[in-house]
Amino acid sequence: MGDLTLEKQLHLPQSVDEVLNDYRLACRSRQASLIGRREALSGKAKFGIFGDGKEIVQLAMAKVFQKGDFRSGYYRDQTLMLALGETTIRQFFAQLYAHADPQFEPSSGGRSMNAHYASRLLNPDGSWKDQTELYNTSADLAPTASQMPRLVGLAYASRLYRELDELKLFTQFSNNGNEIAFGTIGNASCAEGLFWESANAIGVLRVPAVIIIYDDGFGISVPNEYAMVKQNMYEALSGFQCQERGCEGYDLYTVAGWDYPALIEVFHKAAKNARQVHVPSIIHAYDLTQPLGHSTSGSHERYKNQERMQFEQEFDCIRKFRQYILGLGLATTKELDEIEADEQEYVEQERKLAWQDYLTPILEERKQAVELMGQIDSHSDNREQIEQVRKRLLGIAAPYRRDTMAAVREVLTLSRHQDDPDRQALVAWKRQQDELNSRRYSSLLYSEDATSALNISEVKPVYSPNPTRVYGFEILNACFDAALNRDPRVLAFGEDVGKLGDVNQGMRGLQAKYGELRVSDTGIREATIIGQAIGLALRGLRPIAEIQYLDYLLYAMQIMSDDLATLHWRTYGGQRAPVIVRTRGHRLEGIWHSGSPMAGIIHLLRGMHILVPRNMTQAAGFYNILLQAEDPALVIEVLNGYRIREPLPENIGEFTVPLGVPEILRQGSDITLVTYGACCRIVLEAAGQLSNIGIETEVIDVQSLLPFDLPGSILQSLKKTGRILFIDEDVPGGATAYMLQEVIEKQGGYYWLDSPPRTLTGKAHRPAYGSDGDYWSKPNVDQVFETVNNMMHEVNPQRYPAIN
Ligand SMILES: Cc1ncc(C[n+]2csc(CCOP(=O)(O)OP(=O)(O)O)c2C)c(N)n1
Repeated sequence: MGDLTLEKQLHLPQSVDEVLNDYRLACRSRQASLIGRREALSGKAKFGIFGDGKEIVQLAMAKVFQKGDFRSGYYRDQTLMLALGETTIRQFFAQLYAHADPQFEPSSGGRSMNAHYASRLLNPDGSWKDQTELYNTSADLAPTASQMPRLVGLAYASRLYRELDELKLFTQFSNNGNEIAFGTIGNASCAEGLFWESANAIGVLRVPAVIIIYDDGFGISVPNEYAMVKQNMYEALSGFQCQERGCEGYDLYTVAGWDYPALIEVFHKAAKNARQVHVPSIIHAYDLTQPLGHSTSGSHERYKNQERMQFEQEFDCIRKFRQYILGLGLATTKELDEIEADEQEYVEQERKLAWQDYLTPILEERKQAVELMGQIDSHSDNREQIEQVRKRLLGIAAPYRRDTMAAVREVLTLSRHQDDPDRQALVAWKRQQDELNSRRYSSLLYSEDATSALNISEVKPVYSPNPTRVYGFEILNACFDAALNRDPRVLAFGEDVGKLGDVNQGMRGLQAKYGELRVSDTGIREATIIGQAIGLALRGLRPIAEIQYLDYLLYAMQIMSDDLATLHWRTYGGQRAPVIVRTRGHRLEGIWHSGSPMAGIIHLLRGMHILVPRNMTQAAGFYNILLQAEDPALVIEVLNGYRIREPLPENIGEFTVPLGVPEILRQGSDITLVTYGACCRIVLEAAGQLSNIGIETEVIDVQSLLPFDLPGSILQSLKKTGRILFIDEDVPGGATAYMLQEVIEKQGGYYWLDSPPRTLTGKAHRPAYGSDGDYWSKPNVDQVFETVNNMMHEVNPQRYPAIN
């Protein structure tokens, strides 16, 4: 076809061919949902969630989504992904089946449930691909609205690439900041604080984000009346509307999610404004439906009434699209039926191939295992039982890997008294599979290539014979100055970071020197400070995001835990966000300024480095190494260290402190004291006093909780002393228990213990205010002294009498 006259006459937004191709894509996507649902309900997949009812709005979006743009969306976006060629039907099913091989399931290598998309932004060697050549998708998450914080950064990067001359060289990430960041979100998820915080930040920063709200009236079973003021996002957002050209705010649109030409028009307007003049927009697509219900875990007939069900049928966007095509005479019913039938066949074929691809290696592994079991079987006392295990395994039509491994374990148990080459062969095979499966499911939590901080060599600080002694904040100031000067990709932002230079002056004067876009103030919005950093880092920049106090990290913990820390792992090494989070904490004053919830942090943030430098020189060394590496990290500076003088290294911008290497602060032979951060000074002071009464302590600063003591220095110390005490400000059973497990269990320290290992921690409650509140809430010199003395008293009461 392609009859332009006809298209003009009918005011078609596209050529007829394109309209029909869109119909084809919509049908393909719907078939994928229908067949995917069937697969999940029949047990071939564990769970299914699909983009049915949202096809047409995504086809309209695909028309303006250009290479270099980013998507930060959620599990409904399969049509967009198919239209962009960012996923194929076979990959769609590979993910549904949890095919644990990134060659087949490139989004997550089988680690994410279905419809959680991600582009592979990294080359196998860890280097970044040319993003301007890709339709980029940042990795989807299940927690609702969690895609929003990083949208801030994804869009903000365009502004930086456009407005900062020093970034013009980085053409692999941007073409003059022309890229849009598209954010998709469901209506119900707009009730999340993350949505509002992100929407506000995007408006304040004036960055090219286009947010699309898919409004199908419900969040699972909860209708808008229980979730949204005025039951209407468009109205609720009206204050965000830009009133005149050049003003702050958004272009707001509201459009029926089934209205093909209207959607195309809206997307063109929104994208033009965002791309050309960086005005963000929000498109509220209403009247959407969910023909198959929310997901495979329930049926919507239970909570949608007859009237709604009727509406959903009538307003199904594909049905409406079909009526539109027929109404304009662009195709006949027969032609559209044929398209639908073709697509059904195509999807079914591709699904079959995806299933075959998924199952073939698993069947091959089973075959190998069964053969090896058979060899043991031939001369085993438990022949019959082994035969039964084999038969049972062979009887499973579509086994999981775990079925094979469980059977192997059973056979190895049944043959445990045998020692022959056949059994050894099965043991060797199992070990090999264990390794492969560990790779499949547990690898790549951290970078394993040259971008790992663990692969960067140490540079020691160099001091002049008479080094200047400056305040701790001045050490940091010099370090950040060097970093900003060295690398134009480095940016720092947070509350009071810009004009003030942070509340403790680490960034003092740097905004004046490097400009407002390199060293910036933000609103009080911890979750989106982190999101801003994630988005920027995904687009090739090196953000240092500041959370003003450690206590307020809790506001950002969810996004750090769900998004940042898991990113590399959940994309099977396909994406990483080299974000450095800077904060300050431990001892100061009061309930909300002296927290040290370290165990919570290290347990929720596996996938990040967690560093606890005792002073600002150590902190600077960490920043210097982290800026050369690409894993995300959290650095907790010691709050009361900014006004303590330290010698200034001559190579302030170059020296590094290696990760995971404890430092012995004091040598001793009686007992090992393990601590970090602000407690180092306390423990050292107690150590001095203990020495006066004849107890020689070895004081170790672990410095780095994740990774922890890679060379095993604490064990070496324990071998010498036979006694160990772990000290920190966390609650009982907190990070001290973690350190204890690392040393006693993992390093094998239990073998060298002459006394029970002990911990000394803060109290279970938050720290009370004032000096006395602190004294009775957190470990102090007296407590360390007494605890150590008591431990030594238990060993030798005569030599070390109890002091009370
Ligand atoms: C933080 C969080 N809370 C609850 C859920 C469970 N949940 C998954 S989807 C969903 C409803 C989302 O509705 P909406 O945002 O309208 O998107 P839709 O699924 O309708 O497209 C809920 C409550 C979740 N994934 N994350």
